[in-house]
Amino acid sequence: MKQSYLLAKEAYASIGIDTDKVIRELREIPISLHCWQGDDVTGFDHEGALTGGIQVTGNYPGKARTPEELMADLDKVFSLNGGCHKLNLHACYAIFEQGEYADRDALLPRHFAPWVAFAKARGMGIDFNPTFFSHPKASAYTLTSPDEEIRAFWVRHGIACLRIAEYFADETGMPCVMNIWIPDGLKDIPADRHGPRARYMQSLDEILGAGYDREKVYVCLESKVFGIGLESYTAGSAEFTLGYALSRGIVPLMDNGHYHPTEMVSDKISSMLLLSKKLALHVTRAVRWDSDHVVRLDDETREIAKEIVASGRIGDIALALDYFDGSLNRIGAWSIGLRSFRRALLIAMLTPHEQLKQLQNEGSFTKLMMLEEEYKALPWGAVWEEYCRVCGVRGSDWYEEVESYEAEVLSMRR
Ligand code: RNT
Ligand code: ZN
Repeated sequence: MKQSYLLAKEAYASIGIDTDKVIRELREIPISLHCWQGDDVTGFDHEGALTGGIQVTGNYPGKARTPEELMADLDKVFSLNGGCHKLNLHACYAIFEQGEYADRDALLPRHFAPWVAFAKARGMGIDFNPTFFSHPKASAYTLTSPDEEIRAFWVRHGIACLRIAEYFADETGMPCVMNIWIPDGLKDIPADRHGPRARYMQSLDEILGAGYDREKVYVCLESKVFGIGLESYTAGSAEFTLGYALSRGIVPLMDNGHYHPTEMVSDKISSMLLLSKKLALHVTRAVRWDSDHVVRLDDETREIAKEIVASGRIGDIALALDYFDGSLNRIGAWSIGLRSFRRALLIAMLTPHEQLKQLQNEGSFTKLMMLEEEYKALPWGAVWEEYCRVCGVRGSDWYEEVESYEAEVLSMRR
């Protein structure tokens, strides 16, 4: 234990915070790591381009090309970062045996058996996402399609994914968060806004109507404001998804890249928690648009963490990361985002929220502002270093390991 930690422990004790307890609790908070940062959202079931109005920019060398490479890269990330993790998979990451192929509507649990083995060996739960993009049948619409055959295909995909999510929960013994996001929308002013949303509602009802174990699978619905090439209309808007989720008792999911630039997810969390038993988040960083930049310890990330912690409802909130940057070393990108978000949670957990709430209630706004600014200067960095030490991972010198992994492993991938 470092001297700097002992000093920090004392400093926090003087404002009523037990840093050892915070470290213990922070380790237990599961953060779901999105597999798709490792290969630029490519997956293993198709050759074609990434579609659906999302985009990865950059071609930093060394991206994972096979399940083995992606698993090795994930292992590197897990070895660099302390605390509880879940693995977040997309349906397009199905692993087929030589010569085998199953279309999205015919995916089976066994196509994910190697992922289950991977997760179980690491004591991890698995979260899941149907993939309603990067597929020939997703060239225009999926669950909102006016073409009954296409719509039925994607409904079948949703149902297939429910079965796979149940399998993940059964195998790992941990609930599986299954998030539905579809890109469906229009580039230009719609002639019909109601029709696609009505079909989306019907499709979702058909998927949920197939039945699933609600104790094991938490179905989420993610909203969006617009996608690239889909600027004028998104069927799964904020109102649609929130209203649908609340009316059907599933979980609303907010991705903080999916709102207008001055709209803050940090301000929405408390409202959602009052109305929904559970909430799910995709923590990302939007730069000018839903750019999915790597999460950093910026003001909004800290504010989101503050709301999560101060609500006292962290157990009801499924936390996942969602970004994809192809211009950086992908192991580094994964780890920077993971560390930044966990650091934001740490800072929030080191804050005496009750004291600050009381000042707000009393109307002591100057004192409140003063203290919030003073607390920014408390030595949370020393607590973070201790957290890393307790978890048995590298502290501020972690990047050396990424550099050697790059030299020894990533640079061999050509
Ligand atoms: C897209 C959504 C969605 C995806 C992933 C790959 O705008 O954020 O969550 O990023 O499913
Ligand atoms: Zn998302």
